[in-house]
Amino acid sequence: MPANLMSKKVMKALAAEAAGVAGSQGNARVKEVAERVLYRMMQVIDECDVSMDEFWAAVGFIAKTAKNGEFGLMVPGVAIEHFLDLRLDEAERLAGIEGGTMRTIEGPLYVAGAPLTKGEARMDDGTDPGEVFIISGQVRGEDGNPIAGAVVDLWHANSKGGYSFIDGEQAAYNLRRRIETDSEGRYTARTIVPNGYGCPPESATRELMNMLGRHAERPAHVHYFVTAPGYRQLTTQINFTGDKYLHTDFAFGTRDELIVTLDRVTDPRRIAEAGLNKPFARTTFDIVLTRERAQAPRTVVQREHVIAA
Ligand code: MBD
Ligand code: FE
Repeated sequence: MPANLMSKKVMKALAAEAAGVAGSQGNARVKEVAERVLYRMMQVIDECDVSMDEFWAAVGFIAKTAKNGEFGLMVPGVAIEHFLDLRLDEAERLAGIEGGTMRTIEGPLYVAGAPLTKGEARMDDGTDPGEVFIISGQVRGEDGNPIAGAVVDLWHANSKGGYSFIDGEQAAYNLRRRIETDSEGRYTARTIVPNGYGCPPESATRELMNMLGRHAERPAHVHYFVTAPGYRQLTTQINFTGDKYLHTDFAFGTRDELIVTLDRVTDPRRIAEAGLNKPFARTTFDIVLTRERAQAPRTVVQREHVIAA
């Protein structure tokens, strides 16, 4: 069939009717969004001359994504989770909120309820052959003053790129910890250097990336949620210089401000000072939180999270 067969008027009217726009019943917010989504779907079908076969293939693909529980993975893969961050950045800028650490996506692999300790934590259970990694930093406010009692909630993959709970191979909460900052606002995590994550071979998300001619890999990263009373919650990640996928993250999570360098410690004296017996990696990541204020866009996201038993 030719493209652009339909008049805008016909499509608009049909979308409005399907979304119940004329009536007073139902949920006004759902109607408002549904009308636009339906109109745009019709436009895409008409502009691209989407065949009925193609349309039902797409429905099947979405159904498979849902059946696999993969929407949390697909959403960052098509840049929409990053887009939500860009919108929030812009809203904060307009509200005059500036100077905090850059945010980036949460992703689908957070597990709530990780063990909480004060000042420092060991995140790995000692079974991962990965390189020992020490991350430390200070949490401060916009005024530069340290924030004692902030909670730094960290999670990351193992040296195979797998996350505990999700991969079913690791002890509960391995590589997931909450650290309360000390009196100087400092936190220290001893862990192992993570590997990047790749979408599962049979996943719909990888299938989509293949169809788009993109890869389905993330660079190595460590996720952060940082909270403190009176401050705006921060969701972020760090990445490492030199990573093969640093600037082509399939999930669009890399931001220049969040790239840190892994410092390789090989000097025997420094190794001994750290209480270790072999070379290790370390990095520093300081965090600035902005003050919570009235009428600011929310940074706390209501989202379903699993809790490991
Ligand atoms: C991850 O580890 C992740 O952080 C994201 C955003 C998507 C897939 C895997
Ligand atoms: Fe991740």
